[in-house]
Amino acid sequence: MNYDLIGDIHGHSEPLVRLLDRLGYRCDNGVYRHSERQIIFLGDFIDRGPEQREVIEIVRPMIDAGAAQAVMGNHEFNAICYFTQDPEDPSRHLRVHSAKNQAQHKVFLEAYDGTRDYAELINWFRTLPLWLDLDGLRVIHACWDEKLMRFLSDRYPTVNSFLADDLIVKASRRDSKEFKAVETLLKGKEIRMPGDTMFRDKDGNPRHHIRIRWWDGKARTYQAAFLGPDAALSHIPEDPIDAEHLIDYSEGDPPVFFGHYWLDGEIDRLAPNIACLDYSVAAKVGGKLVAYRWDGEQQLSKDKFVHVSR
Ligand SMILES: [Mn+2]
Repeated sequence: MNYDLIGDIHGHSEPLVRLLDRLGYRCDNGVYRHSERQIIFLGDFIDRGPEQREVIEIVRPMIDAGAAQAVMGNHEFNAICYFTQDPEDPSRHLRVHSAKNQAQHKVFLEAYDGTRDYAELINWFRTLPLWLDLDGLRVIHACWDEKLMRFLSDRYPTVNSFLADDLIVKASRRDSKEFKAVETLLKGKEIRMPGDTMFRDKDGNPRHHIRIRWWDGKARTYQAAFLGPDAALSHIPEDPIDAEHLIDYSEGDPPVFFGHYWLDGEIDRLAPNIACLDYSVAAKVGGKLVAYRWDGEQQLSKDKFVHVSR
């Protein structure tokens, strides 16, 4: 099977429809389809953008009808935990309803909270796999780490078909191995910068940790290892990295696609077999929704990225 992979959508259905059209998918009885290809969505359907329901109403029928597959993003995982009561304290939820968490989830809640289909949608989110390991192709929202995947699938056999209650609870407790595993797979590897070094993220929050190029053995400094918007780069020090941060991912391994990192530069692969398809469609007008047309190749190529601008 040949696949078209699509990065983080974050509530922007209008560019999504244009991208599907550009890729040759046609809407038939409410389902966008291609006669020879299938979409793989990289997660983060929700939050931020104005068209929360519209996005779900496009992607969900495609996935349910077999015209697409998807992995879970950290925003879907957060939505599950925000919705789910803490079994040890039913007055609370697994993701606390703090001002910060509410603000991040606001447009989604405005579209779904108090409606008949809220609970049902959360249950559907729980059916999204954390990763896809297909023939010659790997897909995850942020970071491909086989050790953590093995840990989760040994202990939670349904991890890629239905997120079990006990996994959701454990993954919400900061001191658990499950938390570390889900956090890394869905949010990437991070390392702390030296001393008090910090920068401000896209929401203005101070950050002492940076998201890193987890596969990149050549990156020896914090700046070289940084993965994120170019605009933040000048705030990252050039000091040598003083921590273990790499995952053994060789150039001979199958290609892996992920989203999550809010890139803003020229669209290209990050290594011959590594590509991020999140180019910040939700950040601003002009942000890009990006796809990659994959036809079985192990080495990815720049001319197979397709994008639309918001
Ligand atoms: Mn994300």
